[in-house]
Amino acid sequence: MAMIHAALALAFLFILTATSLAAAPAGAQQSPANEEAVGIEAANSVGRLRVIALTPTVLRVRFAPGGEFAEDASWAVPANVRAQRAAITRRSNGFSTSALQVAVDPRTLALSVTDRQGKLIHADTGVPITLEAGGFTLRKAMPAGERYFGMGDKTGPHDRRGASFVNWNTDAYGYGAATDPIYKSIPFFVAAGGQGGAYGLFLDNSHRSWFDFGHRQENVLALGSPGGPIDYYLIAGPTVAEVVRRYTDLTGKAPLPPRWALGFQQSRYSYMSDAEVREIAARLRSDRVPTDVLWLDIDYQDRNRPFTVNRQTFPDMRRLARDMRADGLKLVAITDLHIAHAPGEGYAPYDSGRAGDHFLKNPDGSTYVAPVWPGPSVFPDFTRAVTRRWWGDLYKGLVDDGIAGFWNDMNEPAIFETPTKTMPLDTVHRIDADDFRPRPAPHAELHNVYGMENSRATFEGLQGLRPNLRPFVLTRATYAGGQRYAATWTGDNNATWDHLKLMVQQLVNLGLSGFTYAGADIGGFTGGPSPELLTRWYQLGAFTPVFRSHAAKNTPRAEPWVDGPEHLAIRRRAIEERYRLMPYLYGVAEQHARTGDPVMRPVFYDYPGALAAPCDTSMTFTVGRELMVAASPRPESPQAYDVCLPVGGWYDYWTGERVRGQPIEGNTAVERIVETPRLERLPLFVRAGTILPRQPVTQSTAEKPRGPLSLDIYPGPDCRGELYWDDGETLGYRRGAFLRQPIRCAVGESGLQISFAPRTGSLKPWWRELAVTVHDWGGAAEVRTNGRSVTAEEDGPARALRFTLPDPRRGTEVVISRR
Ligand code: MIG
Repeated sequence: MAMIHAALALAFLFILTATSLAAAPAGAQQSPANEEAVGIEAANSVGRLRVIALTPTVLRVRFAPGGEFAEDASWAVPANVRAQRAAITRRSNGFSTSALQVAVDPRTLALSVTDRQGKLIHADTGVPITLEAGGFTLRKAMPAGERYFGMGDKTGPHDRRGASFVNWNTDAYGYGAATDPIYKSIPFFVAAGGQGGAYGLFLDNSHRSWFDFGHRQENVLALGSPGGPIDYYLIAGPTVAEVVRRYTDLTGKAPLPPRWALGFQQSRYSYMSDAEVREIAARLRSDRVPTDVLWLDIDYQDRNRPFTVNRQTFPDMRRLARDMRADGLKLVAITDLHIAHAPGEGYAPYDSGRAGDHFLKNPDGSTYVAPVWPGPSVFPDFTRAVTRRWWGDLYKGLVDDGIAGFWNDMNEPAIFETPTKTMPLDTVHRIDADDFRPRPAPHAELHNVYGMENSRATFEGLQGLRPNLRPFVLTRATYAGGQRYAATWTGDNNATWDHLKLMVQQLVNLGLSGFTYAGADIGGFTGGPSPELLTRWYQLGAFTPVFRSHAAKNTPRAEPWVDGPEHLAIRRRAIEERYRLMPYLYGVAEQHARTGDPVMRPVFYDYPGALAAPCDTSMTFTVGRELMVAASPRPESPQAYDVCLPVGGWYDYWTGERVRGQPIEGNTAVERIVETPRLERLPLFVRAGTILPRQPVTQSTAEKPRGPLSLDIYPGPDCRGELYWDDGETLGYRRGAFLRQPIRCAVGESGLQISFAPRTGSLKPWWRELAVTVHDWGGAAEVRTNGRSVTAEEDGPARALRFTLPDPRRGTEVVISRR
């Protein structure tokens, strides 16, 4: 035995066969050699199953039809992450980690995972694995009451239960609430509400995979793919938040974006000229609509050729970018991946791409040419590292002109004049990247990663060209892990109430799928919104991670001012509030970069009891943990609606008053309030226990706010907040040029105590003072800090107490006592 164990330990595998299963004494004490085992293998006549614990809560499951494992390589999970191993303990039918017990049925190879108390987290069902002509189907149990989220930008309701989806990146112009597939493939879901807590499943397979959440067969979650490896990760929680964080430990987190990308962005297909861009900028400024970015869609180019500029309409891009920057505005320009097939015309991207052999080929070895915006086009093979480097360098000209960010559209890839909307499945890629074995591979395998690798090439190119600046890239198509390189948007939505609702579902599920920087075209891309719909869209959009107004050609204008001063005032108010909240929002963005927690979250992310809330929560979400947006689930309707607030207490953001919810019979997790829609008011709540930093309104993030940083204290349980700030643009924060300061507050009988921890980081902030407001405060107060007394002003009607403190750089205690 000892010898066998030593051999197994060498292979880092505890090979579990039917015989050793039967022979293994139940509850056998593990020897030191066993402790080095990291997983199990089990085989039957169909193939060999291997389960490895990467961490105590993350398992990788692979199946080798006929016994031969596929190449161990991934577009989503880096090699060093895949190489992680957690210690396991052998058990008679599998193994356990410090958090999980894994069991495999030696005959059927059915897998089940429980927590250490034996509560079921995840289990196979029926025939767990079947193989069919190069493809496979996996079957998983769907316990009653379990709900499913994630799957990227898929349409339909929030909960994926009862639906089925195909992953095939598709240019889905004019899609509706039931269209599938659309732009992205993120083959990952989170299951919530099961006995053993939430878990996630990520199928790392780039082929045209599919997920059926009990649509075809009730209570059977089937998933599969017509090709590629059987290679998936099971990620245990028990909370949804832990699952999402661990999924982003596997596939990566979005780095901190430039702060301007969190500002308001104005776009249209297209602002046609230098003059029109200036006109839009001037109007935004004269109407005092805070804005950070203007977008240049395809018409700035010469004959739709990427990396060119139409010199008739944009005679001096550098000057335009400089003038805009002086006005606090950045330019983002589109650069589609299709390169005009223009031999001998002196079109540099074609010539250099051709010279470097960077384009996809037909099976006969000739270059694949197909029509898109520039006419006949060729397509870079982004699955080659050398091609990505070549592509990245194409940005030099536009970067030198001062273009701040880039937009990778059409990268499903979209092809014109073909019913498939994309390239033939046998178009030849030549994979040569990461830890893949260099080899030719058909488009069928790489279609779903093409957009991600396009945005990766752009991101890495910008890193090379401007090493100290944070890149900003927007991509339409992507795959799991694409969040490392780009933000995304939900493509060509429509100006309908349905799409306003769909936006919330898509952005929340994208966030749970690791993709927090996502937005929808404010106002809808196709069609024209009514004034009311457009106002609602600006209002709600102000609380989504990427806030960009965009509309198609030949549609009515949709800039904030188009429906007159009353609508403009409401829209401006929403945009201004986003700017006031920038210190909070930026802190949430920084949190995402560290933890993977999305900016925009379903309420149950931080308040698990809300999963079973008896309200329609389809238009309810939080921004970070502390702010909750509760729009009407029927935004087109004037009727009152119920909002479910997690217990613990909330304040009305707009008035600062405590909200009194009504208890709900049989539910101790949430309370109910009733909201009556009013166009000028988006119901917004702050968790009791929040310390909320805000700033004076500016016209862009480039403008230095004038006045103190404000700090609103909403007394309640677990009272805390944090200040995070940096220059918003460079990587200086990675070298210490940031500011972080945790703040706590404690409610006592005689009053309130606020503790500022000492700051870390070397950044000197823009503020010198803090304007503190304590909400839900009645009566007179004495405020003391560092033994000195501070003048405080009582705001009786608002039940608030206000005072100003010098910026407490080294930390301080503030004691507020009732008088
Ligand atoms: O075939 O660049 O989704 O946002 O304005 C249309 C023009 C191409 C599709 C994008 C849209 C963009 C448009 N593009």
